[in-house]
Amino acid sequence: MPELILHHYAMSPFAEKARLMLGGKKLAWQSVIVPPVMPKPDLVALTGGYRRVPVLQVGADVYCDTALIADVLEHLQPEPTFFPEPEKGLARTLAQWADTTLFAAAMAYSFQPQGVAEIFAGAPPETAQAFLADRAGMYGNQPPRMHPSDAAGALRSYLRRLSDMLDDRTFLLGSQPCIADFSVYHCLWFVRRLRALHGVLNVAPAVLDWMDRMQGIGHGSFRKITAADALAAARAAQPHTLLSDSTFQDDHGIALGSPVRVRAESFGLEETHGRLVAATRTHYTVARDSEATGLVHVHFPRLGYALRKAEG
Ligand SMILES: N[C@@H](CCC(=O)N[C@@H](CS)C(=O)NCC(=O)O)C(=O)O
Repeated sequence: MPELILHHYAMSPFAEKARLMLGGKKLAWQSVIVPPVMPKPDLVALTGGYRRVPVLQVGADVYCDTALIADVLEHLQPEPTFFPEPEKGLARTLAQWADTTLFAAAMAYSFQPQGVAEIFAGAPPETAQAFLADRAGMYGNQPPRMHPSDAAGALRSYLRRLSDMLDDRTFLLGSQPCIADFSVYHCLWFVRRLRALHGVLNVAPAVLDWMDRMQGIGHGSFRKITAADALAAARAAQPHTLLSDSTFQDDHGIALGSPVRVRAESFGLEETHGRLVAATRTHYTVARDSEATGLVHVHFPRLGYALRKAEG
């Protein structure tokens, strides 16, 4: 098993999804804590621009986004599967809904004033201000966050639907957790940690019981390392992808080897520049070279990311 390095921070819901996926696969990993706001020099040295969390590093390969991290973990440790047949397409689609729509409602609900007071309790007021200013700048031209009252209503509707799915199942799509469970869980995990706001979950006791089961999966075993250790691990390795999908799918008229830039379609729009080494059905891979990391390959899922030509 190669050494897995997760770049993350404690309160990030998507990081909780990744930690729990590592636990679901009973994997051992190394933990690098990243600042929750910019600047993030060590993370950006590895990704070449992408700032979001979590990122999974395996030597000189850098996997961005939990959708891609799930594929890497599945490849490394196929059992128990995140993608059980015959529900694989349904599981991925439900996961994508949770990572976007449910996540947006959960965050809009949580970041109302009572939530903010609790999230930053004990920290100096500048910390909350810096966090909120950082996040306000992350959306580009995207529509602003939902109003908390709209988010509360949406969340209750979603909880009732999820509760209905759990009427006759232990997990959302069957007797074992699949990728959809991990994606739904991390959004609700964030809400549940807020004493002033978690009462909204009481509308769905079956969801709370399911959350207890999900929490029981744990985070696997991990040890802390420094960002400098992670950069050294990148320099000591050569890129070697763990993604099995390699057929070139050219939807952009961009040849392999071209200078490109890749960025998330919404939220966190910092670009990663490099040379295109793969554009498959499911992911893009960009090669970058720097003194801090040596040659690294940075991988993004195709869904949710924009690929463009860059100046040579
Ligand atoms: N689709 C991405 C979303 C990642 C994401 O939005 N992460 C949040 C933290 S939960 C983030 O990076 N926020 C800004 C930051 O930490 O700089 C994934 O699945 O990994």
